Amino acid sequence: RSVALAVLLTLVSAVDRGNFKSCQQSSFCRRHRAVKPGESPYTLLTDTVTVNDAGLVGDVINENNRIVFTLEIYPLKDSTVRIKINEKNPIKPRFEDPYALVKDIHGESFEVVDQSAQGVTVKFGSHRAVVNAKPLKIDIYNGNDLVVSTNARGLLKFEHYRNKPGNEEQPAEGEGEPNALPADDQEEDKDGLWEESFKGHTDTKPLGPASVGMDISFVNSKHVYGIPEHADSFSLRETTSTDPYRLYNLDVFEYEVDNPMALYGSVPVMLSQTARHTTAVFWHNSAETWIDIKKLPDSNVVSSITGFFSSGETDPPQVSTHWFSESGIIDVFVMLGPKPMDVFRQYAGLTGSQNLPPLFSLGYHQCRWNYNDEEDVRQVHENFDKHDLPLDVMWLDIEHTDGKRYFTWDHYKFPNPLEMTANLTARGRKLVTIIDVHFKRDSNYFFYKEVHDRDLFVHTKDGNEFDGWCWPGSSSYIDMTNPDAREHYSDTYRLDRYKGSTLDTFTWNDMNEPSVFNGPEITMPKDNLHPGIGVEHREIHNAYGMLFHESTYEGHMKRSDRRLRPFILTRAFYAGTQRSAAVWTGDNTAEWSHLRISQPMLLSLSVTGITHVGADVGGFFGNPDVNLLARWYQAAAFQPFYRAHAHLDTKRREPWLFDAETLRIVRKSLRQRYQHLPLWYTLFYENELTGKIQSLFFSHSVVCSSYND
Ligand code: NBV
Repeated sequence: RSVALAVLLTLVSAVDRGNFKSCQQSSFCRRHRAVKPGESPYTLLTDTVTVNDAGLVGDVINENNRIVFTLEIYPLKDSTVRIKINEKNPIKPRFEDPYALVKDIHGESFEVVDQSAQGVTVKFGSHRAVVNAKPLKIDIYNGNDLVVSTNARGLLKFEHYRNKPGNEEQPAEGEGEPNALPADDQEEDKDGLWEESFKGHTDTKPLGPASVGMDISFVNSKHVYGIPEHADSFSLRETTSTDPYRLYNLDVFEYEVDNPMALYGSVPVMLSQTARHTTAVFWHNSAETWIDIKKLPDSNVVSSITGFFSSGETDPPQVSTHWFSESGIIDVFVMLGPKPMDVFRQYAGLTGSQNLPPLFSLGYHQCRWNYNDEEDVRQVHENFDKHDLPLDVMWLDIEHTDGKRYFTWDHYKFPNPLEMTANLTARGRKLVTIIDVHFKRDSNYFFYKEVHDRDLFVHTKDGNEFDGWCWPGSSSYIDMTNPDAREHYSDTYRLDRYKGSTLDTFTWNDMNEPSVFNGPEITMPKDNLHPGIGVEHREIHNAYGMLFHESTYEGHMKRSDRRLRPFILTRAFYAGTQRSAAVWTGDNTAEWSHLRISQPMLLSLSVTGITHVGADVGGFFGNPDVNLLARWYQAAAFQPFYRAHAHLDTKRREPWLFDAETLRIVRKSLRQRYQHLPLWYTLFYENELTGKIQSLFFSHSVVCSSYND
């Protein structure tokens, strides 16, 4: 019976996979996985190639259906090259993510050194992009070494916009020919092309299939890293017998370790490391994305793979990756290193570096869902003094508000927030309050009413204000693609609007994937509309959380007349999040496996530019035993963001509630942290200036040696 009970308990505390799509349940994932390696139907029409100041432009045709695409190759400053593929004459413009990149990306001078019917070669610095025309393949060389090859396995697949077959009323907007169902779509799996259902939710897909995908090989490589967020190893695993790694910001309740399921954030950046080259790829797309990883050669190598070298030579070992996104365009940045620090700088040049955290935020943070009232807050922070434990920040979770109405206070439990904050700041401490992304639909709630009256919330596909279920009950979600919404929200941080806040109140943005309890996969329907930029939610899903925390950052800047550096913590993230927020790894569990996985999860984030990162110390769900708690404090003292946090239903676990030995270990860990603060601060300063991430290498080695305590 005890075995049965153990099995039951395991089942109870595991993720409910049924809430989230597998690749089989996602039609575009199935379609891209079904593409067989071999000769690609895409060909560069070499006589269309023109060269302009920025780079090279030419037509690519899909020989199977005669659809024409535009290929653009732009050499960029600092050993980077951008490859774009888009429809030449779409019936409607395709979405290009405007949110990840910094404004000033500079082109590099280049030379076309070879142009013939076979292809074209562009030289920039000591690098070359060699475009093979038929089949299309783009090889990127660093010096004489081939480092990245795109479409070498022939997996390029670009679903052009088309009119729905048999639906004459479907309007063809913009220019271009209305396209009939193309030949190569005849054979394929048509299920889900124009409508897709999952667990009772129907995605109406008014634009039909629009996915894009391509293979990218890291030549001579054996290891690839990055593409957070997954609770998985640092060196990414082959996905030949699992689902691909998925990037789709989701609120995954009780996530499990060692698997490629999507989590709260997405950075579509992958690095490869060989003895001679660190190279990275940024797949610039904010829609749902999956990535397959395959190490070659293996026993299954397909003989028809296009050779990298002239005939007779065998293909070098490589990690072949296959990326596919539900919509948007193909827009790939290849960063050529060659050293890790070069790649970090190159990527920071594209999406910015981590904003220098205020010094206090590098100290220790004490959080819990929830500190019950002002008296509880007072006792906790006074106990830190009493037990000689350093502490910089106290946190308040959702229960501090008036019925989960953010920017308000529960008047019974927190009647005097200004006095409470003054007690903290008198001891040099700060306060963080939570502001979630859903707003209670209550016309007596000032923030909801204002945003509703200005029609700045996200709409349903029919143009009504979207109503989703979350903590406050029926809620609306602000349309952060709309500059007016961003301005309205960020203005709400002004001290005269957010009553009870001060310049020492900082912000925690949670549930911003966005989490929608009654939505498909616990998130927003993809066919919802963002009136701000007039696109479906599907296009910007992975960037939505970043738009929210960026507006929070702007709010903090405004409230101090741009004098003080903000501190924002976010759960959802995207490429560029580092410019304005710190990230934590969400709802982990008080288990050794979760302490173990925190290290690779934080490293994966760091190498993709998000360096102010941490995991809930002690584990969010469950009750850690003293051993696990002590070890967690020790390890996290050397992780960039150091915060203890726990679920509402867990036992209280402030350090003095344990035995003397545990308290001693926690005290020592906290003090070690504070001893290193000048180092952390300096490393973060360097990180902001150059994108350099020494801090993590440092922490990694020290963590290993500190386990001997
Ligand atoms: O706001 C409550 C929690 C929060 O404590 C946690 O850190 C977040 O990740 N929040 C999620 C919502 C409920 C989780 C079960």
